[in-house]
Amino acid sequence: MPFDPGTLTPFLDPLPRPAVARPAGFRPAGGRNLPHYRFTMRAIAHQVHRDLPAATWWSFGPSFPGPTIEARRGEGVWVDWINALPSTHFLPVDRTLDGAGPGVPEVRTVVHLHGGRVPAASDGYPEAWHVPGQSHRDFYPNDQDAATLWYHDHAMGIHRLNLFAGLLGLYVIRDAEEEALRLPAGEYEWPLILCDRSFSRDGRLFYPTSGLPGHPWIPEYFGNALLVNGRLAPYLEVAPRRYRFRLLNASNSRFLHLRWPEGVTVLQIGTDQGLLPAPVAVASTHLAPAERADVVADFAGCAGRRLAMRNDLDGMLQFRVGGGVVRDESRVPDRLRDVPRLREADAVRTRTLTLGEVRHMNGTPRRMLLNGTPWSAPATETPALGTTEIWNLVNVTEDSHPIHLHLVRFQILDRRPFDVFQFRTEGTVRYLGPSEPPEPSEAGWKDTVRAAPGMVTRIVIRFEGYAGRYVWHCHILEHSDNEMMRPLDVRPSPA
Ligand SMILES: [Cu+2]
Repeated sequence: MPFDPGTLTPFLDPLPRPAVARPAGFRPAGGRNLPHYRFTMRAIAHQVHRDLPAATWWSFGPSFPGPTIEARRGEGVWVDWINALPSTHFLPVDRTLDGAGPGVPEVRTVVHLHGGRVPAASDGYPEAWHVPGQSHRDFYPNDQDAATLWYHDHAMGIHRLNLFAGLLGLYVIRDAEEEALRLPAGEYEWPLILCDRSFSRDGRLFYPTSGLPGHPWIPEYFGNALLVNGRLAPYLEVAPRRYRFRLLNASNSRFLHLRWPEGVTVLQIGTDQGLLPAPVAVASTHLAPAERADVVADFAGCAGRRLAMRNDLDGMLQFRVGGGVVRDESRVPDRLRDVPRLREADAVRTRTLTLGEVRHMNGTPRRMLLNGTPWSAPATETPALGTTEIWNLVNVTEDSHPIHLHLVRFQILDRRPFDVFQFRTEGTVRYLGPSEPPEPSEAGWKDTVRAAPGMVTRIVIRFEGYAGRYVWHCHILEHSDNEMMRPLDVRPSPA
């Protein structure tokens, strides 16, 4: 049984700021010398609360989360990902899952840059893993708009365990266009990396098992403690002025419903793939696993107060607002940037893709499927480079699934309720109501979309960047480890 974190006193520890990675050197690419990072994955002792003992995590640095990579648009970086982990896992590997079977090494890693437009060889294909003692060198061109990305493990059949263990960190791309807006920056900009975990009383990470012999996989993981930058219920001292927060939901399965404290004015300015066209006033922020939100919170009217930010009912972060009047030269312009709408008429193809699941006799989920097709079947999503497609994500399950495509960015067209029973029996879509436009906070470029149950979620995608073998998958990590992942084969454009 996991330990109840409600017995710990909240807001004792200051919010940590993840370290910024420093290049180990420089390496040439395209006639330039570019930063070359070396990240070593190893077991660390990490403490989430001062009254809970430190325990084993896996990380890319001396703490959790791993160091943040700060990149500039148009300036590529090299990264060596070095696997120096132990050869046995400390979490329950399920040998019946595809890619994790008997004979396959228990500890394997391959790093994916989530939201990065990178060549296929550096994308972190799930089967291109390496074992302790090996390393892999990737090149990230950063030839894309400023945005909040993140890096994390993607190893076939075990990435839910590797991320849970701590193998993730932030990757920020900046550019001059965004800097010219004079948004809050420097010490007034904070990443908020959010993830749920459970612990034993001695501080060890607790990941439950199904109870089925030989098949420990569970369909979703929900922890009872929400960590912010690796700390349980920390506090942050702020001045009565504007701050920029880059939020990432790095949870395995949990959808976050964050409530901003009353009295704080919050504008969402960006989403997965950078700035929105215009700021959107929000009282709460909803994030599916892997989604990001970029917000500016103004504490000017809250001098001297202590305010709690909550997820559903639990306080997860306390703001301690200083007193007095401060000079705040940051601003949030009414127009942030142009986000040209992709036109449906430009799509050369519409794909209808189901999100489904297979159940055991007793009704519990056995595995999840995209379009009824296992990972091992030949690629069926084979768009041509340079073309635009519409994907209709038909969700016949009872859960929302955050669907992520590697390589590309896309826009949400709409969501529309349909008759699930008719679809299951006859395979035809009958709509039950009008289509709903995306929320204003989803109106920018996305790389992960919430596909709601009983809805057809339509996205429009332009396949840009590189041809090659990528993947698309559900970002509930327990789902993608159990078949809710498919190859995405971007074919060279016809000459
Ligand atoms: Cu899913």
